[in-house]
Amino acid sequence: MGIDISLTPEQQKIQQAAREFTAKYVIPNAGKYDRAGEFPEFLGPEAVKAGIYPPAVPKEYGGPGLDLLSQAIIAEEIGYGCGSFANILCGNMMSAKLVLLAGTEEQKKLYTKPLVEGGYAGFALTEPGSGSDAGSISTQARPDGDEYVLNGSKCFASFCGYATNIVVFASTSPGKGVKGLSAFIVEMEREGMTVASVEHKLGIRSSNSVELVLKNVRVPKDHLIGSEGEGFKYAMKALDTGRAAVGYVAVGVAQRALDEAVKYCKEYIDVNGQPLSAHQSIAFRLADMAIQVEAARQLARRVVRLQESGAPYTTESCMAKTFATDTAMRVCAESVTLLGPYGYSQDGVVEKLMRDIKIFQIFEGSNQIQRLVISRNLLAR
Ligand code: COS
Repeated sequence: MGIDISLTPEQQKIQQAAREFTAKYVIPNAGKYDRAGEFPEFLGPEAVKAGIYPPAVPKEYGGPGLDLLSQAIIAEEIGYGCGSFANILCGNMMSAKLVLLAGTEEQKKLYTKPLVEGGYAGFALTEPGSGSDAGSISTQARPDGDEYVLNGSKCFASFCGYATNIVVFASTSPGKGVKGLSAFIVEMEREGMTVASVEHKLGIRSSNSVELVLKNVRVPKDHLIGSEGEGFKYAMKALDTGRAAVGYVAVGVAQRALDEAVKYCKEYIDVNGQPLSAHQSIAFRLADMAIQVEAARQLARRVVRLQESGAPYTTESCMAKTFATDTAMRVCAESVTLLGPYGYSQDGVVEKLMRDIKIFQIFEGSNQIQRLVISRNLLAR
């Protein structure tokens, strides 16, 4: 991939910085951390030095103050190197965006401070008994004097083993479903916050996901984000941005799978002494992969344009997430097929791309949930 000349000079600089960061810190380390299932703690601090982290935090809070397209480009470039590392650096932004969107000035400062120092944050919505049906969560927050007391458990809570602060969703009005949900900033060091177990996963193995138990966790009332009962809407707004970001990362992963396939098909000499790519049947498969990757990129970038214009973008974010992740899954699987045993071997990179990308079809709302949202919005017109 060359530098995208349709970008402004500033955006081209960011693309270059993200690409250099990926070449220096992501590609050489991705396999090692994946095999060990270890969280790459060095990533945040190094990305701060490179000027690309925390991508969503404005300058007034000490962040790089990047525009939306630059944030998308960073996700794509790091995704090219490793879907798991990209998930860490960009997935981290979902809860930060929620706080920046709905929090008070004090909350914004509290939440972004560890991030601009290279730390991490978390988003704790999913529970053992509540995944797609986000309104049915059973974690509760009870007011008690100047505090709320939180009790419950969360699973697949991303980065929470390494986060300083997280956003926790809890019901303040049990029985009222989505209208009873509220969002809280909770410091991981608070008494009663326990990482009960670390999830062991097929892919994005270096990206920490944990089961979290909250037992009589007390937070001051000023840790409530916005108003009681508004938590579900904030979660959905944060997911609008998070789903688009998943799409940007997926485009990067898909581009890498395509590039690896092109390289292999040009280098591998068949029994007739010809490179695989000399066969039109193979070359056309590569062409189909390239068409799909570019279509996914353009659909994802359309979300950026809508966001910049202030137009609603929920439907388009769901479309970009679904199309980009389904495309990336197909392109990664095709790349494994084209590379044959080299694609399947853990000595290569392609099998990891395929393992990593699977979760992108599942998290931040499964692609079935995206279709539910898209179809509801379509039919409500
Ligand atoms: N932005 C702002 N508000 C939104 C919104 C959005 N994107 N989506 C929904 N809302 C609002 C609705 O307007 C509605 O408000 P009113 O009652 O005032 O009209 C309210 O939120 C409830 O919305 P809805 O009726 O659509 O909620 P449902 O319970 O039917 O469920 C789904 C919606 C299933 C789409 C939702 O629960 C969901 O996205 N689930 C997946 C959760 C998820 O992504 N989990 C992953 C966690 S991170 S790994």
